[in-house]
Formats: sequence, structure tokens, C-alpha cells
Amino acid sequence: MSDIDTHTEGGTGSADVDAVVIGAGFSGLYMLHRLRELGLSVRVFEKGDGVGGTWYWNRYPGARCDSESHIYCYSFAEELHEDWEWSERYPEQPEILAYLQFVADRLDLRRDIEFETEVTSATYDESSSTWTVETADGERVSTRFFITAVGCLSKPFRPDFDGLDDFEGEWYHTARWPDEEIDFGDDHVGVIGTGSTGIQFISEVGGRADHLTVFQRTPNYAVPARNRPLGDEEYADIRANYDDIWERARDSRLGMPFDWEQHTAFNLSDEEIEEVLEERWQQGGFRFLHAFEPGYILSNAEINETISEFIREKIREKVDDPETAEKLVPTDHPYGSKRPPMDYNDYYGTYNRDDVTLVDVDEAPIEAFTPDGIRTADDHYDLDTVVFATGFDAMTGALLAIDIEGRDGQTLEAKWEAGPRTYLGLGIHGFPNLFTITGPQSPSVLTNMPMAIEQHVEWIADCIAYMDEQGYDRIEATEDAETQWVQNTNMLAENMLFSEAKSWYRGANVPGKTQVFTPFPGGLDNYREICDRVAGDDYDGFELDRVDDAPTVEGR
Ligand code: N01
Repeated sequence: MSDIDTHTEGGTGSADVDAVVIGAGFSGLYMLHRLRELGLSVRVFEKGDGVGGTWYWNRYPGARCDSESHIYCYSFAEELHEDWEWSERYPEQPEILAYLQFVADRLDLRRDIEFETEVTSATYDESSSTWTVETADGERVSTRFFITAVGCLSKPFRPDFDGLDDFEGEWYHTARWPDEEIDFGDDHVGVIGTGSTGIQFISEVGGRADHLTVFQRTPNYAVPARNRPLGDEEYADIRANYDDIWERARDSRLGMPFDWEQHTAFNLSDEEIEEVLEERWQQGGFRFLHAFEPGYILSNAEINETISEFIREKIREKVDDPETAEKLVPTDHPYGSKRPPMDYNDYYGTYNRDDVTLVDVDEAPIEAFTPDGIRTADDHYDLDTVVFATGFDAMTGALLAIDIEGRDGQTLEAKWEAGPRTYLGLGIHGFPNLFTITGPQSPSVLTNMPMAIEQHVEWIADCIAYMDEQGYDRIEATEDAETQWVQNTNMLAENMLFSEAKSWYRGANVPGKTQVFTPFPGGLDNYREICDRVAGDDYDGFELDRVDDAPTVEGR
């Protein structure tokens, strides 16, 4: 239970705290810090028993971040860079978790975080303009501001296969991995899913199990990450240039400070394009997506096909058996229209091993689990362990898992029945004083996440400071602004190649989910400018007002 006063009257005229934040990952930790700097009282509720969010839960073998470590961290405090050093070009899950623990300690954040506490509902009271947030153990806390920091990829998705209850082996979901080492030594292991997670897992576990069977529905374009230790000299150089690195990352489409060889390929011959791509292939990771300006790659079908074909050829070169190679070659979607995965450990070479089998479950779908394995439309596979690398109910799943009720008794679930509707991914009409960090229709997952998170957290903190300065109690996105923002996001997505893929960006991975493109695809740089303009224009598109029965927060 909380050590703070709670009140149960559903009260008017007072609130327990200024802000409740849900989640103690990258977003929640920084939000807590910024609000505290404003002198506000804050409670953070976190379901896990420690900080970390995504990096608390995703501990599967091979879990690593595809953003480079020197930019996959907070940029706001120099002291954090001075006292932290990443060991590799891409950080492994334990190292990211250790980083977030280090930040929580350094900023003394834990004292305001209640761990192992799941928020089940949040209800808005119009007369006092407060939210009452309720937890699974029945605690109720009233707050002026309700801020979600629940992550975009945090509600795991597991397909509902017949017979799973009868399966006599073990099964795991990568996003709920046990906090202990699993020895696959003598096991026949099956893995379902070949997205970013599956690709990391497969190349890590291939060769560590007696046999690994990969159930692939859609092949992907894995680009070599080219991970390596970060040397002292390289690190000194990063430290010396951090100001410039952050400035370029903030002012970029993807929140990454990488230059491109050429803005477009319009004036290049086929040979010159090939040269650019080969150079970027050698650099690896998201630098490959910067061979040309990423927005151009993601919207020009011709150059995209050239790049897609370049990767397809690389796959064919790496896989010995031509039939297996063709199964691994993606042809159903353009490169980048689904989140591009990274290859850390010779992913494609894994399929040259005798103890690894690729099964095409697009051709012959999984029909059911049996007591000793998986039955597909044309075969049965004996398995001791099955790993679901089947992803997430992305973007909206974690928000809708909380029973959120706004003005006039409207629930978020009802409002979003036909897909999420937000203004800037930050505010929702009908849900005053609710802020959604990296919410739907903000750049979030199309960027280096910490950059998008910092921009949101800082915007929200500035907005609350502005409201307090001006004496406003309530802020709500207008219906018009919201409608225009949703239309704008959809229009941008339709004009890019994203519309050609069945991706989790559009909710296509979860049966029955409304399919609508969810992140804002216009770039973090443009988005930042829009948000700054909105704030500079007295929060254009939001309605701000005073409330007669506005709450006071005790003890502040
Ligand atoms: O999930 P996914 P993920 N039968 O949804 C398959 C981030 N991430 O966990 O493509 C058979 O991409 C599904 O098949 P298909 C990153 O943003 C970040 O891998 O739908 N297969 C697909 O192959 C990433 O994009 C890092 O046809 C089924 C797989 O399961 C996001 O997380 C590291 C199926 C799911 O792939 C999600 O990645 C790792 C079924 N019924 C992940 N249902 C970082 O670097 C689903 N599949 C930070």
C-alpha cells in the first residue's frame, strides 16, 4: 500500500497529488524528475518490481536495443553521461536496465515510485477537474494531472492457438521472460515469429538447443548491426561531441544524428547507388536506413525497391540452400514499411546449421498445439519448448488495458473503437488533464525512442508550468484539432510506403483490431516544430480554463 494519504470520497476541492504517472521506464522516470523540478508532488505506479519498463520485461536471450547505445539514453543531464559508459555499440538488455537503475538512483527517483502496483482504472471528475486513479489492490489516489508512460510495445500479444493448454512442454513469451537462465541444451525448441525479437532470439539460441524449429509467417529484411565493443578513443570522441550529437539527433526525422550520403538518388547511376548501399551495409544498423534521406526511402517506391532487392540478394548470398533462402527473402512488403530488424549474430547463417529448421507457416499455417508439439497444415513438429516471439498489441494495448473514463462518462475504449484519436499524440478530446507520453499519432516508435520521450516529457512539463503560471486548472484538446491531427497523420501515412505492409504499426498483427496507421510518420524534427508552435501559440488546439472547485494539493 501507498504511504501517502488517499481519500475515498471521489472528492472535490482537494487532490492527493499534482500528478500520477503510470510506468517507470524511460518515460516515467524522466517525467517524475521534470515534475519534481517544478515543485509538484508526484506518484509513479509501476507494475514491475523495479524500474526499466520495456527493459525490465524483455529479458529474452539476445535482447538488445537496435538504436546505438550512445544515443539510446537521456540527453538532458550531462552528469549522466559523465558517470556512465556503454560497453558496446548496441546495448544489451541487462546494460540498459542497469543504466535506468543508475539514473533512478542518481536522481533519487525511487522514493516516489510504488512498485508491483498495477493501475486498473482512472476516472475524471468534471467539477473539480481531478482524476481518481485506482490500483489492483484497491488503493485510490486523486490527482490534478494523469500521465501515462506505459510504453508503445508493452502489452504482449500471443495468438490464441488451439491446444496450448494440453501442450506438455514449456512455453514462454519473449516479453514476459523469466528472470533466470533457461538451459535449452537437450531440448527441441520451437520459436513462432521472425520480427525484430524473433530474429535476435533465433540467432542467439540457434546452436544452443538440440534443435531449433523456426515458424515463420512473413520474412523480414534484417540488416547487419555490426555490433562491437566501444573503444576508449571512440568513447572519448563521443563525449567530446555530445552537444553536437544531441543537436543533430533532435533535429532529425528519426531522432538519430546520422548523415546520409545523398539526399536522394535522383542523379545517381545504378552503380553509384549500389556503391552507396554497399558502404552503408558495411556501416550497419540504422545507418543503412540513412543511405539516402529516410523519408525519401520510405516514400519513393523506385529507390525502395532497389534497396529491397539489394537486401534480398544479400540474403541469397548468405543462405546455402536456395529453397530456404527464397523462403527467407521478403517480397510482400517494401523495406522499412515494417520496423526494420537488425541482425547481430549471423541470423541468415543460422539457417545453414543442421540443427535449425525453417518452417513456412504462411504456406502451411499452424493449426494447433498438441501434447508434444505443434501441428501445421502439412506436418507435426515434436517440441519440448515453444517460444512466442509474436510481438505486442502495440500503441494502444497498454492504454486500453486501463479502464479510463473521461468527461461525461465516456470511456477511452469506446472513443477509440474505430482506432485511436488524439491531438499530437499528447492529448485526447473528452479526457482533460490526461497526457499520453509517446501516445498514438506521435512519432514514438518511428524514432530513437529516448529522443521522442524527452520531447514529450519536456512539452508536458512546460505545459503544466504554463497552466500553473496562468492559473489554469484544466486543459483539453478540442475536437476540431484532434480530427485534423488524425486526418493529417493518416494522410501522411497513406502517401508513404507504410500502407503497403501488414504491420503492427497499423494493428494488423492482432486479429480483430481496427487497422489504422498509428505513429506520426512526418518526422520527429517536423513534429517538434509543430508542438513548439502549438505551445508558443498559447496551446493552440487545446482549451484551457479555470474550474471553480479546483483542487488544492495537501502538503505542497
Ligand atoms: O514483434 P513483431 P517483435 N502465426 O510484431 C509473427 C521492437 N523491438 O516482438 O509478420 C505465426 O514485429 C509475426 O508474423 P507476421 C521493434 O520496434 C525493439 O519481433 O505478422 N506467426 C511476426 O513475425 C519491433 O518491431 C527492439 O506475419 C505469427 C512475429 O510473430 C517491435 O518491438 C528489439 C502469428 C511478431 O513480430 C515488435 O517486435 C526487439 C501467428 N498467428 C523488438 N502471430 C529494440 O531494439 C504473429 N506472428 C529496441
